[in-house]
Amino acid sequence: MPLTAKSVSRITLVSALVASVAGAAVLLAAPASGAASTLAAAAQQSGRYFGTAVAANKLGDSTYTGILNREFDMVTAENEMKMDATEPNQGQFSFGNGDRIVNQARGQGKRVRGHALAWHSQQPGWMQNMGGSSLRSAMLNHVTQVASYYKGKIYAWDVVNEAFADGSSGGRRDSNLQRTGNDWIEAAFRAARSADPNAKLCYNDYNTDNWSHAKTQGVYNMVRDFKSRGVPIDCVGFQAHFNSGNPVPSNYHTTLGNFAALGVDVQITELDIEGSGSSQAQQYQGVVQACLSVARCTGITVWGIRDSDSWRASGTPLLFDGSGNKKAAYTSVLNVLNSGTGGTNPTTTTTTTPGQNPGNCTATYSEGEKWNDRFNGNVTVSGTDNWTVTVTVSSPQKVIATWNTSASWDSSGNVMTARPNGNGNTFGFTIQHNGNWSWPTVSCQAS
Ligand code: 9MR
Repeated sequence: MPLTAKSVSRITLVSALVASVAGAAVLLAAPASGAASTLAAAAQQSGRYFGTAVAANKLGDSTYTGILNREFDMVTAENEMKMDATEPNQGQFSFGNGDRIVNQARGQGKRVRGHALAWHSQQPGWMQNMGGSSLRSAMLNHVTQVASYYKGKIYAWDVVNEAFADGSSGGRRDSNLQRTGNDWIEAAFRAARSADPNAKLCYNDYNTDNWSHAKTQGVYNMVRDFKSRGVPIDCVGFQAHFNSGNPVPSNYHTTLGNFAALGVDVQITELDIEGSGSSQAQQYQGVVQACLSVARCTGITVWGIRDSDSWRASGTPLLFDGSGNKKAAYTSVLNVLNSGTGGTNPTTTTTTTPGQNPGNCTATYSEGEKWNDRFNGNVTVSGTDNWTVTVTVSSPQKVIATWNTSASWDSSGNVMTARPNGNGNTFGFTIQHNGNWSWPTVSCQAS
C-alpha cells in the first residue's frame, strides 16, 4: 500500500493509543476511517482508479460533465473507439469522436482505457463480410493503426473483447475472426504491443465473474497459456453487467484473485447492477469489496454516469439517478472505498511494555474472504502461547462463526474474548457485516 496521508494518520493514531496504554501490550488493527468525498479520491487512497464510460455526444451536458469531472479519474469511450467508429471504410480512419473523449479526459487529468481493438461485434460493414487471411490482415492492420494513433495516451487497451462463448462449452465464440484461426487473439495482442509498448493490454469479457462458470474457466486457461508462452497480456477486464438473472457471484473475489495469481492485473471494466435502493447498494458494495480484496485489482469502471445514460436505462443500474443525484449505491461504493485497505493485508503496530511479566503479545489482523453479506478475519498471535485476544466489532456487525479458538462474548455481543483451544496461535472468525465493512479492533494480552 502506498504511504498516503491516510496511512500516516493511521500510524499516528495507533502510536498515540499504544503510548497511552500502560501495562499491557496492545495492538490495534488500522481502523476503517478516511473521508474522501469523491469516488476517484476514495479509490486513489488504495492506489486504484474509479472510472466511467463516456459518450462523446453528452460532453455538452453540463450536469453530465460536472459529475464526470468531479467523480472519476478514468474514462472509457462507450462506443467511439470501436472498430465501426474508427475505421468506417477500410483503410480510412476516423478518430474525431474518440479524440473528443480522450482530449476531454486528459485535459482534466484523467486516464483513458481504450475500448476495443478487436471484437466480433460492432464491426464496420466492410469487415463483417470478410473472412480468412484478408480479414486477419485487416484486423491486424486495424489494431496497429488505432493503437499507433493513440500511442502514449492509453493506460490500458481492451485488445480483444468477448471472444468466448456463453454456456457450458468454455470454448471460443464462433465469429468471422475466430474462423481466421484460433491464434487470432494472440496475434492481436502482439500487434498491439508493437504499436504501443507502454499500454497495458487486456482481454475483456462478460459472464466471467463466477469462478465456477465454464466461460470463466475458458478465459482463465487462455490467460494461463498466454502467460506461459510469453504472449503479451497484462490484464483481464471483467465487464460485470449484473441483474437478478445474473447476480454478483459470492465467489467474485476468488475469480479476481485466481486471475491475478496468473500474473496479470484485473479490472472491473463495465460495472452496472440493475435494481434500486439498499439491495442495489449492497451488491455494488460486494463488487467493490471483492476488488479491494485483490491487490492486483487496479480499478473499477462503471458503464455510464446517470441511470438515464445507461445502455439499459430502464434497469436503473448506475450510481446517479437521471437528475444526477447520488443514489444509495453511490454512498455504499464511496464508503467501501473509504474503508478499503489497498488490497494488501493490513499491517499492525505493536508495542512491548518494558519489564512486563509474563511477556509480550502481538496480534496481527488480516483480511480473509469476503461475500456480499459477510467477511472473514484472521488473527495471528506471536510472543506467547498463552494469550487472550479481544476482538471488538461495530454494530450492526455480528460474529457468526469462529475457528481455532475458544470464544466468549460480552452482553452486547460486540466484544469477543478469544483464547487458545489447542489449535495454535492463528484463529479466525466470520463477521456478518449488515452493511458495515469496517475492520474489528483487536487487542491482545499475555497471561
Ligand atoms: O453501451 C454500449 C451501447 O451504447 C452500444 O449500443 C452497444 C453496442 O454493442 O455496446 C454497449 O457497450 C457494450 C460494450 O462495448 C461491450 N460490453 C457490453 C456493453 C453493453 O452492451
